[in-house]
Amino acid sequence: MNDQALPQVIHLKDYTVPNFRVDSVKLEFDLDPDCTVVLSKVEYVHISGKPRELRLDGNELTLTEVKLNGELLPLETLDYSSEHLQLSQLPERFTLELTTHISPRTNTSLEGLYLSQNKFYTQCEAEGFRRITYYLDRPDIMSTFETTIIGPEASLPVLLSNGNLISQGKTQEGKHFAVWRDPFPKPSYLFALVAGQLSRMSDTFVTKSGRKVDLHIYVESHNLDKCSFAMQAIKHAMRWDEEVYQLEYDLDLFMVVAVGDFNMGAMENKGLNIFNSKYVLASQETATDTDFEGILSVVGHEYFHNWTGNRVTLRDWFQLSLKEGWTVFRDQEFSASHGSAAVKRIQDVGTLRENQFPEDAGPMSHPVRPEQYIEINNFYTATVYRKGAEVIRMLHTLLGHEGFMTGSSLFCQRFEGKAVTVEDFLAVMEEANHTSLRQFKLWYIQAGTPEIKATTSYSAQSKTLSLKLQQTSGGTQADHEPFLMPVRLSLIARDGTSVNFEWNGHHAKEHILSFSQKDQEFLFQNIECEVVPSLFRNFYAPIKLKQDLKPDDLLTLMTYDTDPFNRYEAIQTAAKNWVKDRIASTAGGSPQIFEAITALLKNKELDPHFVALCLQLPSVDYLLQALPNNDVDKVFLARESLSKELATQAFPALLEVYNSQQESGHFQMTPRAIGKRALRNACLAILGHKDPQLASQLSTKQYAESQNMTDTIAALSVLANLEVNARQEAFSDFYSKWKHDPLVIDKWFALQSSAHHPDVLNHVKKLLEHSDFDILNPNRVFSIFRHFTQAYPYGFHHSSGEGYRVVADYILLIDQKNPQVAARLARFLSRWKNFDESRQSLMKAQLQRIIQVDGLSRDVFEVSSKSLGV
Ligand code: B3K
Ligand code: ZN
Repeated sequence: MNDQALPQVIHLKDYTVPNFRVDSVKLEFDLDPDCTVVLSKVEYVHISGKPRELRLDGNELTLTEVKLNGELLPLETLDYSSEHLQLSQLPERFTLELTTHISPRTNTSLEGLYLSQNKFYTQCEAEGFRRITYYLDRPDIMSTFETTIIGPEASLPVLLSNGNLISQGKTQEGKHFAVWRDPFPKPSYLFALVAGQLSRMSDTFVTKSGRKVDLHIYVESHNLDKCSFAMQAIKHAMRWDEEVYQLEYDLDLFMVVAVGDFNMGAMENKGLNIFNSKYVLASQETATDTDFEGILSVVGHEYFHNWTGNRVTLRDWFQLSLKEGWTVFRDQEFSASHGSAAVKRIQDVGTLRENQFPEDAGPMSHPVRPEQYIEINNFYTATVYRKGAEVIRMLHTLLGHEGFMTGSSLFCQRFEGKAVTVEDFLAVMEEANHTSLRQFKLWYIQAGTPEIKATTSYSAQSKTLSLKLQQTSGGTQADHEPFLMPVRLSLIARDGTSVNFEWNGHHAKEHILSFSQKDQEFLFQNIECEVVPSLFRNFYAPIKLKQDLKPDDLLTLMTYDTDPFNRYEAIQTAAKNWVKDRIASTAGGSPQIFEAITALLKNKELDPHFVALCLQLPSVDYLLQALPNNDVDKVFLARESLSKELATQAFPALLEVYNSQQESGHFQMTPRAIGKRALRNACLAILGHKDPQLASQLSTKQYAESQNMTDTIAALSVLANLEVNARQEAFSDFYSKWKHDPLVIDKWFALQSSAHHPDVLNHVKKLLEHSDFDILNPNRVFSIFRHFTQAYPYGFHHSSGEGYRVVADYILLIDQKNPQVAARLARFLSRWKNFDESRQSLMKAQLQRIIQVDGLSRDVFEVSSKSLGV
């Protein structure tokens, strides 16, 4: 460990208000890659009743000068280190001037001020500002910022920071400078600076109140032709927030900067969003439809933070989901408004199940609002983001759209410029809707994915249907209290009609039930025939539903359910059941799934994108969660058999759709065109399982003819699994065509690392030696490890344990450079509980090896030690 001691645990219950507030911050940066000089001038004001002492946070800082109210304080008289500066017996109000030296070039953590391709960028959330100067680096300290940036004009022509540009000019030393002022008080985590040779795409947006906002996207000059989609996305997001939430942008300038070295997707710094270039740069030739969808949602997400996060911010980091969960919900709804809402919902639930469910079932499980952490960067999790969004979605359902929006407006009005808590948010929602959310709040406090057991019984004599719902916590907390959740319900008759039924005095084909007890029975009268219940429609609560449906019940839902999510879900369940039966006996499972999928393929009325999603069988990771006590080898092989069986049984329909969905005319980005590509490529992926010769023939042809990256990647991902010469030829061709474009080369790495190829482990070892592999670039690191670590028995989960060893080697190597990235890799080893005993011990042995290493970061220590339960 860094400090030779066990790291400190931070608890929510220990929150105290600070001793001083900050009235203004003035920063001056004299930029130099090796030694940037930072001058900070901060006005502190004492908060009455609190001690007159200040402990300022620092991280890897060199302090060279301190002035208090203009008076020089000799350094040797001060209590300070590179990590802190302690001052006591302070006056009521004072100005503190600090000079620090920092080294952007050697800052490989990509937090604070760092260098990428000779340009300067910052990342301050969560605690990166303390790598720039000593400060009260916590979100409840809000202040206006004025930032002067000085640098050589030739190498750093563009100098940017938050807010509005108020002056620029030349210094006496012949450098140039720019002064930026952000009028809105903000916490330090929203500070940003960018400097370097960048080109700009400009546009404007007129707000609903008629103000003109300049929109600027900065990228390296050769990427200028790949920004149009992102620019349109900004304008769509601005309009959507005005129309749906009545929220308008507040500054006169909104800037987005793309950078290739970035730890996550993007960052919502006030007025100056910094983006991973993956979420800005796109063209038909270089980006897939999924990449475009990603850009739309991340641009939306960061823009929406301007209100949910920036104008109203967090009191402390435990409240993170207040901004992240809500903003994810906002970006999901925004994206849904641009295409098919059903498709978006299915995709989002898929992401939740693949990432959040295993997290909640494993050693890193935590509530949406965690109560303790060692390293806050470890809590930017699927639970905080994705489950947090589901919690907001449930609230939206419970309060209704109008009630939710009334609460949201009141929240923004009341807390503008303030730092608040989950309690503040819920209290406003209660006030605006005259309701109590006491039980609902448990979603923020209790960890785990609740399991719901649903049983129905029908009495033909009394024409009543009884629905019994039972909830168990799914978490580790034995004394958990029952959650309140909305349950959208329809009843589908065998002939496919949705039955009109009564609930709470209303007749309708769908009702929302309020499920709030551990065991609850709902009785429905005057039900004329036997029905199949369609429960939790549109995935209305983040739960695991256990419902004993017979193959014919599932067929009814797969064929007739009018809720697309539940129709899709019935296919997933049928697939899971098929795999389960196949593992139990080689005879295989019920054939209804093939019948249903063939019917979907033949149904020309359906949205092709929806059909494409229905063709995607559940992943091995998902199946391992749903079918515990099975090993990865058996589940993988059974899933392969299901794919092969589907390819054989539905062969004519698959081939017909594959051939008929081919694009004619020029490339289009409409939801329909995207859906057609998705469907065609989903057919190709299934056909790829029929026999290797057909797979090779179809995908080689598609690769050769493709005019866009979506079709190219789909073809390559089939080829990647095959042991044929065409595989090598296509991958070499792709590499030589795209070696100049890092984002495309990331795909080349990802396709090979994710392949279901018997030799994938050796392929990955070679890729790690490739001259284009760079442990300092997070995108490149994840391009290999994110996919390689999926549940596949010949790669990461190779029975020898070699896959785990390789990943552990890289966790340790990367930890010395970039702890955040290393800790995210360590999470892949933390899922050991899903695997057989031998693999469990091999995975744990690597975690043991990791925690014994001296000098481990807090980030990796926390993930690895919690994963081992130590
Ligand atoms: N708020 C940032 C994430 C910061 C992560 C710090 N480790 C991006 C986002 O959620 O919008
Ligand atoms: Zn966010």
